Amino acid sequence: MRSSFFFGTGFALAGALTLWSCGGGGGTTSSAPTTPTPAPGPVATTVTVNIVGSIGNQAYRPNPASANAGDTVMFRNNDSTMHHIVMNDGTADLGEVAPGAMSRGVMLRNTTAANYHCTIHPSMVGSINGATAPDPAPCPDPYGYGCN
Ligand SMILES: [Cu+2]
Repeated sequence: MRSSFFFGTGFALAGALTLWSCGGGGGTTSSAPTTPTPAPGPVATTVTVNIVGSIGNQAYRPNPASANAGDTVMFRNNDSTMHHIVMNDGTADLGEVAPGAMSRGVMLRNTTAANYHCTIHPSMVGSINGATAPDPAPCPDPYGYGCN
């Protein structure tokens, strides 16, 4: 009985010391088994489309642009005139974009091709996630003003 009593006490004391040293040593968890982290999903980013002119489907770069669901697409006006970008499906009006300015952003809900155009220059057409740049709209001005 006496020896088992001491054995039990020693065991308990060792266990207490182990706990104490773990807590006193900073409690690092670096030795814990690492669980594989799932592959990170795509991080939402801002995709910038540059407005480089007023010439139909050549007015934007890149065109088509590619973006992921959740990304925000913005337009930077690198041209010398005002443009006004709207989504063709009416989901977003990005407002007028002055030369040198950045438009408001439109956040994509999915990666379905979304086309847009400029209300000031209707031939200025572009696409986000389209297979190809859309054909420019017919020029509404008989003299081609604003189209090329
Ligand atoms: Cu325009």
